[in-house]
Amino acid sequence: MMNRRCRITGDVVTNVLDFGRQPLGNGFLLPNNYKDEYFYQMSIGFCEQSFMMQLNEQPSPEKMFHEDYAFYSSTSRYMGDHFEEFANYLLQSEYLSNKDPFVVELGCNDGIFLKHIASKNINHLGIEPSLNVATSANLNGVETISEFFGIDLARKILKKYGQVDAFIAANVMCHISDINGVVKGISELIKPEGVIIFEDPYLGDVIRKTSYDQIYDEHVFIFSGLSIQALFSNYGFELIDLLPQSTHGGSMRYVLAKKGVYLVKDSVSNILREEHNIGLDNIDTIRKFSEKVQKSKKDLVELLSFLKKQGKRVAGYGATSKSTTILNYCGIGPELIEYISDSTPIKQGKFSPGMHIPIYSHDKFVDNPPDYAVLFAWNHAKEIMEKETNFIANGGKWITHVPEVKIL
Ligand code: DWN
Repeated sequence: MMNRRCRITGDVVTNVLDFGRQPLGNGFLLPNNYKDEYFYQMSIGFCEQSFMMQLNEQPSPEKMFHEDYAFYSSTSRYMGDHFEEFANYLLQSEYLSNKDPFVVELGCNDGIFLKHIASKNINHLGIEPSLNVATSANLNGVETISEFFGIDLARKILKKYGQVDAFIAANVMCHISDINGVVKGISELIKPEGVIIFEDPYLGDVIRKTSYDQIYDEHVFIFSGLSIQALFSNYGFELIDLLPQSTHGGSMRYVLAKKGVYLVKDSVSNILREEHNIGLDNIDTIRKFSEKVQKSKKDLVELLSFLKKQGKRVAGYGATSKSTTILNYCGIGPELIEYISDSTPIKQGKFSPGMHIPIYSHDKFVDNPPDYAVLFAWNHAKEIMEKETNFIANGGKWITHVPEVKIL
């Protein structure tokens, strides 16, 4: 494993776990593209100065985010509800008290959040490098530009639209290797009393649930309050609120502003204290996590091999980016998982990255149900269980790997 330098402090990070050769998390493909399929060595390290868990190597942004990006946020009804709540939280907050605010969202995907801001006739701008989803956002009435964000784009936006009151991102900041360029850009773009509010999968939940599948090419960082404080304090920002979220298997909403502008909510000291208590500042915690990941791999392969020997049919539910890590790390292919059901049209008829399991529409799951379904979209379990009562009624069983491998 190579030793790389922390993207925040420049110190050498301590390597903790190697996931082997991995393809792009969302690199769903057809057989005629197998020969050109891209792979890289995926491993994670932890910096004991910035408390940042990070990928050692990340594929280039252009390889991951482009005009055929496979993930559309609006595939989940619950996520739709979540982003409506997020928009209402912002609209009702003290941060938008200015009469004519300007809200910018980085990585607005198909406009799932900003459409609630646009519908109130509030000045807004979506930034979305993946052209296909950016087009959907524009069709949803959200003014969106399709570019990568950094200092240059920040200056262009400033010139054309002016300073920003609220800079929002959801499941985006943790994707960006050049995070310093992004924070510098935001720093130039927002008003002195402007706020940065973003959500991402939370390290505390990843550790607690052994949800190692949150680690894939797009997620170059898994954040905690401590690591976000370390990153943003380099640019004169401080955390003013921390709000845990249930989305994506456990996320955190981070609220930041320039130091001293707003009162810091108690949530900040409470959650940072808890992070010290559970060891999110400590490499030993990450090493223990690594041991649990290796056990999870062994248990899943054993369970699927056992079911295969019993003549049971197993399918996957949700061709998630997360499942790319599981399948490739565990070496699970079509011999153990017959197909994966997914509701996203752009994924259907293709094959999973690296292990090449066929992806079918939900109709196949209904018409030809397996005996067992591995819940790759476990973060949407509530929504899926509500829909799939027939699967259970007809004797089907779910398999999960969080917090440990088991049949539900
Ligand atoms: O950060 C990211 C998150 C927000 O979304 C991105 N890097 C990429 C993506 O990650 P993911 O693919 O792991 O996200 P999801 O939301 O867990 O993906 C769910 C998948 O399952 C989608 O392909 C849609 C599918 N699905 C389904 O087939 N039936 C989802 C639901 C709720 C369903 O009922």
